[in-house]
Amino acid sequence: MATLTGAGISAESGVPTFRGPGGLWRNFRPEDLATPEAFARNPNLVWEWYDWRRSLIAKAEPNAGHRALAELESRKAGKFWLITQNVDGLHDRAGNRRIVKLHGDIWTVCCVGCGAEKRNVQVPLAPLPPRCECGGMLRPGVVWFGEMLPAKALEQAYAIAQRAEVFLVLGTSSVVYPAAALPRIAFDHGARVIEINLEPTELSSLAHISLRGKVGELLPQILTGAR
Ligand code: BV8
Ligand code: ZN
Repeated sequence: MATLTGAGISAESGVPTFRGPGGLWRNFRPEDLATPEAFARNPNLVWEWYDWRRSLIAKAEPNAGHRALAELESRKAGKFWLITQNVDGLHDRAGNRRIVKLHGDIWTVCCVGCGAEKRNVQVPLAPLPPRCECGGMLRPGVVWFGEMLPAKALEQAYAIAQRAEVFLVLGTSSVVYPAAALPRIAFDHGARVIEINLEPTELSSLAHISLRGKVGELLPQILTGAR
């Protein structure tokens, strides 16, 4: 069994989604800020956005949807994988360990000078942009639009999708590739694809079951019923 999660699973923890209400920041769209070009043009602006998100995430707690996935991993003992597009780290804090992070981690920073990568949980970050010991500028350790996903994580995600018998798609608009290709890969390899989303998505017509509602409410009910 495997799952692909998106920003919707963290919405009930108070973390804004990308394309829903509240996803904008100072009227910027994520696609305007989450790019190497935006960072090159105005690193301070991009860092202000990430610093704002980090401050929200630092105050957020995993919700019932995150906890249900941690429960699923402990029940499935070694037969469950969680693939996430999210960078907030809430799945780790909920207790999942078998996690494939497709788009990186907002609590990791990388030096554009020497390439050093380290964990940084300072909130707020000051001064912006943060600097490496080598004097180089640090960037958020996430995958931006137009950047390749980490090859190992993507390969692992493809292999998981090909093997899954049940593939849960939770709280994602299924518009960002190549992550959005995973449910179709699972489907083409015979998996039962089950979606939970507040609204119909690009995936809904393909999914065997597409449930309308909050992940934090429906997933725990499914787990209770599945005992
Ligand atoms: C790449 C990290 C190779 C940073 C993000 C085809 C193949 C390959 C690439 C492309 C392609 N077509 C287009 C592309 C380019 C692009 C892309 O997909 N663009 C889209 C916009 C069309 N892809 C890329 O650039 C990727 N790179 O493929 O490299 C390459 C290189 C050069 C040229 C070509 C190819 C890199 C993509 C990664 C970008 N980084 N984030 C950060 O976080 O700051 S993407 C960003 O979107 C987040 O990671 C987010 O997770 C992701 C997807 O969004 P969702 O998670 O789905 O969130 P969203 O707000 O959209 O939806 C939330 C959903 O939840 C909604 O449906 C809502 O109804 C629902 N919901 C809300 N609350 C709840 C709920 N559901 C249930 N319960 C609730 N309570
Ligand atoms: Zn450095």
